[in-house]
Amino acid sequence: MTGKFDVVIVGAGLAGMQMLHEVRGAGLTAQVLEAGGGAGGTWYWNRYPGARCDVESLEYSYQFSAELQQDWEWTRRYADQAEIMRYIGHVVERFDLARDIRFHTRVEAMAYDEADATWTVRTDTGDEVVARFVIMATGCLSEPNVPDIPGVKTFAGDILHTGRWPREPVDFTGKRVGVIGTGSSGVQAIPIIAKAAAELVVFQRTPAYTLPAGDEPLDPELQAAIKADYAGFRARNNEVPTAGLSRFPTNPNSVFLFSAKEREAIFEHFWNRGGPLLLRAFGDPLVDPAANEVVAEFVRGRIRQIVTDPEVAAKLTPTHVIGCKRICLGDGYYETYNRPNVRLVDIATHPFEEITPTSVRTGEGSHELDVLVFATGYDAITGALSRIDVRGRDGLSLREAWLAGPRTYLGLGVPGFPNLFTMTGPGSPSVLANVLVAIHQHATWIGECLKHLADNGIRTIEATPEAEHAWGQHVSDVAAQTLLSSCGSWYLGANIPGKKRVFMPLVGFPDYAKKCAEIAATGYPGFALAHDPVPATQS
Ligand code: N01
Repeated sequence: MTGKFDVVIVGAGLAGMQMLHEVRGAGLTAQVLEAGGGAGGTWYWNRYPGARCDVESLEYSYQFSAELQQDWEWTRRYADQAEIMRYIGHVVERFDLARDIRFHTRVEAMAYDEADATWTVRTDTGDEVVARFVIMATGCLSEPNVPDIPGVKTFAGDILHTGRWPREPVDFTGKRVGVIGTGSSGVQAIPIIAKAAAELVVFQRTPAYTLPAGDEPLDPELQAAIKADYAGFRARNNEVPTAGLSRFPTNPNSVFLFSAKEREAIFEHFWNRGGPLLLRAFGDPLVDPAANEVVAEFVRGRIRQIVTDPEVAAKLTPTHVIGCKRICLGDGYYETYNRPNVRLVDIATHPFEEITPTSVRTGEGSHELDVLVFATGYDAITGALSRIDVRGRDGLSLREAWLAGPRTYLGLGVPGFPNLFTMTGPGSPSVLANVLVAIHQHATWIGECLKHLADNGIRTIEATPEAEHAWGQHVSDVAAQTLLSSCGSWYLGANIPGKKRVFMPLVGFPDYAKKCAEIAATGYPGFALAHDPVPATQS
């Protein structure tokens, strides 16, 4: 099948869905190409037991329609995957999105044609779609990381990945299950799998700081109060560096202005309240290693209190800077290691040696298993972009252009790739903000930009190399003012062997959003704009 549109949007996750709405609003035609069988992106694929958002529901929701945000009633403080999928289904129907989405269609390649100033997008179904603009809404956490452990292909039991969970429920009853990975996905799945399985072996490389999520039914009075001034609530959240939780402002004071007893009481309060608030208890834990250590030590103390076996508690105790890897939220995670059917294997000290048809062998011994769950995360931020063969001007490959680390201007445009936009791309706040707010900001900015180009007869927009270079420096400089790049996180690409280590997201949503608005208001400096050729006069 072929087709010609103003815009191709790659991906029908939360970003692609809003982008489609904005493109229609700009009066342009669009086709969304989506590999999955339905909308939802990450939420469509992440059906693992316990999958739940770690951003509060009233904030992890669209703000482009005042009516939608008034009408939709969230039921939990943090929505689970099923509730988010119901919301996604409602949005698809309410805004009649599906008619412009081709499901079961994975984009494999795209190439820019200089003469026509168009992109031709090719898919695994043999479709070829031509468009003036391409918007990559491919998601920051969508390309699974599947480590190549020797012998993994010989395993005779079921192999699952949390980020590609089957649609049919998986029954762990009576099974011997191995889970590899203890990031956010593992931390959520492990307590639930442990309850069903006969035995659970957790293979941990790096212990995570896990705080109680404090999930609970959503307080109807809170929901009503926020809905009474949703616009004000959104505006206040936009002024917070992470674009959220303005109800809990960061205490600007140093940890060291408080006595040990006062600190303990403050930490205790935030621990019991649930959520990632512990890092807001004081102003300096993400910039001062000594202050960070005080917060980290509080969490370590909690682990020692909860986990009854001191050896297991020691293995579960992280030593890295708290917050430099994304904090995990999970209810009952540490308690799970007190169960008699759960065993923790430290693969940092005893690495994997081999997977056989029936077992996983590490330096510490062999574990007979029926099911192996990879909770090993993603090739984050650039993975989904790099797996597509994107060819810009003169056949320039995006994958090759980014071998030394991703380069963008504002996380939105790349030199050599005219009329291509990357939503929540590297160099934008993306995963360091409430990603739905980051999506909203990008979708509205791109929508307005497309309208500006159409209204002014502008044929192409392309980031300049100078702007991209200066922006890359800015992203690194801002990260260097924090402790965020002090450990091997996926923010840096450190979880993927061979991936160039570059701190990819930009710290600080409010300044970024203001900068983007200023750029749009002043004629898009940093982008080269080329006008439509003037038609030759008839002689
Ligand atoms: O992935 P991760 P995730 N051998 O990369 C380990 C969002 N999210 O899917 O730390 C052995 O965090 C790896 O070890 P290490 C959220 O933003 C949100 O859990 O690299 N182990 C780590 O323990 C989150 O941060 C929600 O040493 C290997 C784990 O696997 C992001 O998605 C829920 C390994 C991977 O952890 C990713 O979370 C879920 C190897 N070769 C996800 N490779 C919520 O909203 C990796 N590991 C709550």
